Amino acid sequence: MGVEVSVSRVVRSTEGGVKRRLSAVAVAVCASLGLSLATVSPVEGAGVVTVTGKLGAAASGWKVVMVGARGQSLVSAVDAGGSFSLRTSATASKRATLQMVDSSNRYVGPIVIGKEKVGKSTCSHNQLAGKSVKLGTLKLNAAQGFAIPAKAPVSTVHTRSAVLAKGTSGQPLSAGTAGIVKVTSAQMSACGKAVKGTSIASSQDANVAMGGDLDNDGLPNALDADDDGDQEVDAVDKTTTESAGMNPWIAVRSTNPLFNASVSTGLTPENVNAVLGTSGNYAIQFFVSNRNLLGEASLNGVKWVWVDCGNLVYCGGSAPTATNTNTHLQNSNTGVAWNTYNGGFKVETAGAPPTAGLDTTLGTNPGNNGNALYLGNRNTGNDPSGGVNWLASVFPNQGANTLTNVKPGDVYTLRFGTDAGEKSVTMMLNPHAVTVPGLTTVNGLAYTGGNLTPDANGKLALTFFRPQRLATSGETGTFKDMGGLRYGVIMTSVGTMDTPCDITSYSAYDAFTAATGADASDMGNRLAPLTDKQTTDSDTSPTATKLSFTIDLRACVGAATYDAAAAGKKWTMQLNASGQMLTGGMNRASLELTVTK
Ligand SMILES: [Ca+2]
Ligand SMILES: [Ca+2]
Ligand SMILES: [Ca+2]
Ligand SMILES: [Ca+2]
Repeated sequence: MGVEVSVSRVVRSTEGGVKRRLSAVAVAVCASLGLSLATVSPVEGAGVVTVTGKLGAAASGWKVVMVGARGQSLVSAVDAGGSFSLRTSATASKRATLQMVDSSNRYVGPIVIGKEKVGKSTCSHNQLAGKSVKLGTLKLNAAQGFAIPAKAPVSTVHTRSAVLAKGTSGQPLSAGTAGIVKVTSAQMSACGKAVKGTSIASSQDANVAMGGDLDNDGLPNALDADDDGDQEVDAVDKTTTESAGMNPWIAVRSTNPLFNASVSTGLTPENVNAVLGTSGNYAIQFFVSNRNLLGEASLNGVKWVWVDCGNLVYCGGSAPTATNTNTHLQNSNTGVAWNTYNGGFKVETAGAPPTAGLDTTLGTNPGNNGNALYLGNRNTGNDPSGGVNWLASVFPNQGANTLTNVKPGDVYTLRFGTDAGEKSVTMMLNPHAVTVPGLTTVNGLAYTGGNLTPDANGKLALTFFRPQRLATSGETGTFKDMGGLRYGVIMTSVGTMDTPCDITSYSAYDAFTAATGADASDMGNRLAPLTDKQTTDSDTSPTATKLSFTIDLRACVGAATYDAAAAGKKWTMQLNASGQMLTGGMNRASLELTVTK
């Protein structure tokens, strides 16, 4: 099954540009999971399942999240004594896993239910079999990111499905990491012959659901930064846009070409905080469709949505700071305090009526919980499901504490109302760029800032370093250069829209693969048509390989317009690095530049 991509709903200006926003690239795409989220509401009587265990006092204040096969979640607080208890239905707990979240609301890792020797390998059973189980006292290894019962429960409480462990302790391959671990096909299939446990059939599509584990590394897709174990992170991996379709995506921008750790070898977290802690430069975009949440097209099936941040200091806890810069009432850098925002309804094109049949009274959170997403209607679209989305652009507003408090691994519980009551899914902040492309030469001359000048033919030869993400636990160094990003120049002062430069305006791009054929019409590829051939992330260094291409500014602007412009005419543009299309948009790191003829 593929990702359903439609560009029919892209909002175009009369110039053919794309409506511009910092945080919500106006690209209408619905990554269809095609899967349904079963309810996890506790039910009375037969079929009630309880799962209990004791992690110990070290886990006091943590949470244990049952992540269902389809991604639906159920949360138990871990009490002062370190115990947890989950109560749900047999159906909802079949093939569900147990995941630990610490007192800061960051992901720790899975609870292994049982283990088994298969040949020379130790295999971990992580999936519940839809039966009640008392796990008893668990051995918690927080550093290694997993826990396992001190005394193995009867094997019928877990499924026969198993994943390779690192060793006899039962630690899954990616436990204790963000999941960016190479998993070979031999490792993925090493535990295929496990025999312990209850056999439960799963569909072929189960692995790509948020609760699935595509690479068998022990981390469910929703909490794994590299779903398929090839060390291409979800943000840039073209093959996992379905399992990663609900990931929030992040926009970073700067006007400073030195805001890059390979250019500025002394770049410190304080320097990064100075940029990301300023409104307008950094946004976490929540963007999910009814199809994401319900697994099927639905106009009115979702009533309201809000994000439960738990103890994340920027959007949860007692004094959250986050602002929502894109609400149903406004779209601005300043925004509103997110914890006071309870949602609403907005059509994307004010001059067009809402999609026929859509209940426009929906969108407001009746519980006044704040942290709401609003119901956005892409009312120029044809697909009633793809045209109904839930959005928020969140600026963490943590100033000098941004990198300390806003980290990949932050867990969000997205709560939403349906005809069958409240449901929830687990989401995670993924590794993303925290710097922008570092421009080092323009037309062969060293560049450290200021306006760019095209050559006599209106061309700009640009050489630059890749933007960086923070290294995750299990990786070395502070920063990693991001591979696999798509690059392009976006004109931001031609009309009022983001205007892409056609692929024919680019030349000398040997380090990239150019989008061709059907790929070329994908809106992400129109904005950034050159994909870095280096797909994995690499060490940040002043001697790291740079990237380069030449852009024909005259072609971007239009030859006649360019030729008619007087010397000194200015245009603004972005050197843009972006990820693959997730629901509604993509990760984006942009260096904003001014060009003078
Ligand atoms: Ca992984
Ligand atoms: Ca995984
Ligand atoms: Ca993932
Ligand atoms: Ca990957």
